[in-house]
Amino acid sequence: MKPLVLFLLLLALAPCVRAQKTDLIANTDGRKTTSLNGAWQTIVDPYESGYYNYRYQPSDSGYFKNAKPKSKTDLIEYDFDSSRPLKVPGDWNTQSDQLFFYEGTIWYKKSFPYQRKPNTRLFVYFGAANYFADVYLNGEKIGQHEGGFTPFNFEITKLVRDTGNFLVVKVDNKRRRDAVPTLMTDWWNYGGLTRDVKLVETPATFVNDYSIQLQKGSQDRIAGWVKLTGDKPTQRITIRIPEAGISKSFATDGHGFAKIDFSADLRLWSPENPKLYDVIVEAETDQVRDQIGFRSIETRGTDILLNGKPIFLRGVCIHEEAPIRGGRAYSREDARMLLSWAKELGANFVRLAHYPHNEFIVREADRMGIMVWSEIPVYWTILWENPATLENARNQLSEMITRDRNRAAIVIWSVANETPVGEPRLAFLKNLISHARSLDPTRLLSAAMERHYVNDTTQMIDDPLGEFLDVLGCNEYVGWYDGLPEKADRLEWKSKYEKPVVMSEFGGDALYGHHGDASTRWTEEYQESIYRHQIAMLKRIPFLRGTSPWILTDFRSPRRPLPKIQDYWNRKGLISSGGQKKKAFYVMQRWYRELQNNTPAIGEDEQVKEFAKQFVTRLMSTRDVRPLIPEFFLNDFTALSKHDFYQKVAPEVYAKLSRDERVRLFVAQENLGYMITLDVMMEPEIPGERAFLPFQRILPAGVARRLSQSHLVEGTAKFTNRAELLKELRDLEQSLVAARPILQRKNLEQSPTFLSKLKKFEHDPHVGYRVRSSVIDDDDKREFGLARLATGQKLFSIDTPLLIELIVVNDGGHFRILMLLPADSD
Ligand code: GCB
Repeated sequence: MKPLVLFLLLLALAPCVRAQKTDLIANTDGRKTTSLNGAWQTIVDPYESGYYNYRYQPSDSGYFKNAKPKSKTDLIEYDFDSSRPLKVPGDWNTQSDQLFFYEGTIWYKKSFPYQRKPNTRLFVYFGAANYFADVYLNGEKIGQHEGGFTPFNFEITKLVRDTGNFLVVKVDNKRRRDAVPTLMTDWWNYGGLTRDVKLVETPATFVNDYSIQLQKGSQDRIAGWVKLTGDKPTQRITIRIPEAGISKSFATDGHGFAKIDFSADLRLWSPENPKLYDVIVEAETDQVRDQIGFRSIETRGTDILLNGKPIFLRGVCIHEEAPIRGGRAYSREDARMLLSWAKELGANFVRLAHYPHNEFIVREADRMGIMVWSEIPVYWTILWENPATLENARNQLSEMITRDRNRAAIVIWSVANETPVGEPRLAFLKNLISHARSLDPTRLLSAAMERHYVNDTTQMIDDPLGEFLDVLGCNEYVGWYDGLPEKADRLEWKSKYEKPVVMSEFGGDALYGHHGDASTRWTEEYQESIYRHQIAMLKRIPFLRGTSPWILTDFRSPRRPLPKIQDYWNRKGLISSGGQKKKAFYVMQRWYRELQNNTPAIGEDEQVKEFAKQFVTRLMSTRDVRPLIPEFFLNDFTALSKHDFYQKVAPEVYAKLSRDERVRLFVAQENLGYMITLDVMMEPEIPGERAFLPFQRILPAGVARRLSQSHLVEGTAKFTNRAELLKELRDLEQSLVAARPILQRKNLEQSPTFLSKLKKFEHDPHVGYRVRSSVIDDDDKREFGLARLATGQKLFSIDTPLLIELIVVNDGGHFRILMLLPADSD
């Protein structure tokens, strides 16, 4: 079908395709909201008998009525209140074994109190419901929504009551041929109210949406618009960015719309400095606050330019799946865990595959300085010629962009993944591309495409879609689906387009802990070998401007049944579902560190090696530390990976320990830099006493810029009294001072994230925060024991800029001394 015909057909069909929704409210976090998260009563309804009658006609007395028998003769065959609850947010599959493979309808019901207020509008907002949602309030239908990964809201101002409100949602995750995605994917079809649900209050006329970003191509001009909704559309609105001294006013037109455009002298957002400004959008009747970063993103020839400078996207793909807990990820904590791992890998970029992820992860990426590729689930093959499918995809694209267009982290919108070359598909995707450009003229557009062989050794990127994209995403599985790892050595890459290419997928499966030689499938060694050969190949591609290997963590997939290996998991993760890093993780990390630093990794730096040796030697001579295998840790720094260390050496060493052995000291090379594990076992801590250390605000100005780029030197030591501990710290301090000349040459900036976190603790000597690997996180209570840090008193007299962080924590019976040796700066 010709695009024009398709478009006209679409226009004709549009009104009846979908029920009317209220415009999506941007930045609900900046508004007064009431959470409806928590337990919802649910009814599993595989035959949809709560919706259809026995003639398969929609029933007007369905479950949404939440009826109760009025007398003992009344026949009502359902009862929400005695049905089982499910947790919201959350997929249903991982909340009950019986629902693990379930695809169908589940009804959700939640009662809530409300007090109506004059001049106040009320909306119910769903972060996402997979896949189809019919929403009812107090027995009346208020709307429906299609698409499992984007938010939607309905106004309920007129329907809400002062008492007895109940919301019922029919969620149906049956896969459909004409849906987006269609029947076949490679991820779990988690059903349910998978993200936050909340009530949002607004004034009668309110700031519904806005776009406040740098104008395309500019680094000092903000351009965009503000949209008011309500009965007073013509107002004066003001954009304020107090920190940048900006306050600009505009007038909205009769549709509540105002274009904005003004110059601004801003510190630009970047991975190194993810600066966010408080931005206030003020109307006469409303005010909303946001935190917005400003950066430019463009391409020039085969380069990607961030703030005018070429950048390589050191990325990794992520599914919205919670490691460790399992199931759909939905929280800020989930987001932090995933993004921290990406950072640890050395990433400055993530590809959020294959659908829009929750808002938390995008907001966290904004804060952590990680660029984001966000995409819609136009995946593999969908019904290209079906106008309703196109309309659905356009709608998901609109909702994705509406929610996230003010996030600096988002640099790429992607419209599709691995779709087959052909005319109808091209028309469909071109339609999406122009739609995306009309909604957001500033981001780069991409799609993950396939490539093909022109001869045995030449790969060609020439998908006609490439002509319409800014960045060419390319998925390839050389070494896994396509030959053996060594095949990569012989390949040469060509592209028809003078455009940047991001290798948006490559990789292979490995079951964590499954070992063998590098030619045995499913072993960590095989996966590691794929990465080694891939990296060597990728380095030879002249137009390559980014990579996002498939994938950060293992994820569930019904397409992956192989017993004992897959067990319904896609095992291409660099990290297992339990959070363990596989060998390939370190191979990738090493390359990213090299790219980042443009220098050898810190572990290969002779002076730092020397320092590490001195550190160990000094500890051994000054404390009661007895090396068990000194020749190993002093002489063989480079030979061992962390994995080998734990698998081979540690058991041997532990076997040598007697029960009351007081000291263990290991040093292992963690591919990059050193991991020094100093594990001093002593008697239990003085009971009840949390022996806080007087501890200066670490190093006033010399704190490492990017924690994720730091190398962790961890010591776990236990001391019988505080004096002994202080002595140890003083010794350490001296050793740090002695090491300063070595480290000083690494010209690092401050870590704004860390400094701002420290600031929070400035006046509270007993505030706990977590220390986890290279990330400091005050919320993640699950994985790690409470760590406490006392601030306020000066212990260290090291003046700036010393490039080491030394953190002492009392970990409930163990003192842990964490030293972060920063990597080289760029
Ligand atoms: C792909 C897909 C991705 C799959 C992956 C795989 O090309 O884009 O969704 O999960 O391959 O593991 O086969």
